[in-house]
Amino acid sequence: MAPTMSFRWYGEKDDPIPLRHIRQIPAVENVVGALFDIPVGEVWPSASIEALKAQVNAAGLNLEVIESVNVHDDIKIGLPSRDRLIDNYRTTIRNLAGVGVKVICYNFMPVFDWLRTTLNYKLPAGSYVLQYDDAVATSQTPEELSRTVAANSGGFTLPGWEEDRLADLHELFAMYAGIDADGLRANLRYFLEGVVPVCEEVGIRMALHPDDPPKSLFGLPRIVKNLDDLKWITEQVDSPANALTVCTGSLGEDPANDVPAIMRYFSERDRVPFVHLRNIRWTGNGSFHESAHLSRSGSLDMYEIVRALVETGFDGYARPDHGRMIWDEVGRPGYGLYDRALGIAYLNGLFEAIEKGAQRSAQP
Ligand SMILES: [Mn+2]
Repeated sequence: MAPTMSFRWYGEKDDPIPLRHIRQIPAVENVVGALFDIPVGEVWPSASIEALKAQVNAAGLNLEVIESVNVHDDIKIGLPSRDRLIDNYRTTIRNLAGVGVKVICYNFMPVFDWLRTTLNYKLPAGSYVLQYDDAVATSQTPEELSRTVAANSGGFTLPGWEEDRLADLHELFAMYAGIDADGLRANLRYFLEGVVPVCEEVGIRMALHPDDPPKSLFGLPRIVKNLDDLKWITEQVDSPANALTVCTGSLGEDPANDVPAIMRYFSERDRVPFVHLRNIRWTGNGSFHESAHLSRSGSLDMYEIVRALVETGFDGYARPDHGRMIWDEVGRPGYGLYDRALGIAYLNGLFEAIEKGAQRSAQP
């Protein structure tokens, strides 16, 4: 049972990669898309989703995974406005189901999305990758770090770290002042109790992405970091619709996380509709950089990760997540065409070899 190989696409306006190139990557059938111009918390209109789907379908691809429908900070903080916002989220779920979407990837990180300290870290062979230097990240204020990243990264900023947003940062931090990890967990449970019944009704699965990196930063709690966190979350609302995006890179950034074991644990319990398959290399003291997908290129054993998926009958969606920037490609750091396509070619090979090996050893 092969995964539905997928590729993230930022839309005609913001992604230099045309859909027809994505269609040419071996085995890719599905686009992981989103509407990027809807403010967080607002309903995604059916007509806009339909238009995106029509574009994707015209290129011979499907639109069955959305990444992300972001969760408003008021929900994470637990403000009274959350009920209206969760209601909007439910309407968005219904609208997405109406055009055939099956999985919604989301995260529950306070204030910021994923964090790196440079988006242009040069590896010895001359490729560029995203890098996280823990000493830099933990010694700077968010404002300082935002400037550091922009200076290191040719003007690219991290998602959620845009200048206009940084202006409101003090206010946002103040609102999180009373929220510790348990408070954030209670607010996640409240959110899940609000949306999962609608998901069950319309046939969509919520797939929570781990925190990246999987640790607390700037004094903000993070609650999606490891096996215990993920167990707690999946046990709160016991439904296949309360599911996970197992991102091997994010979880693997903490050397204490046994990523193949985590993958196996949740896949055999049918809580993994979507996986992000990428590798990283630990460089000591909590720091890491991203790498090519091969096991030998980084610190994660990609063979064992794919074996965990095959042996648990995984039949969900997979994407190569980030790649290196190679061959002088100009584009969005981490989201170039070439290395993500190479990553898919490698993953296709791993899946075929492990599946056929399993079939052969099952024969009398
Ligand atoms: Mn990921």
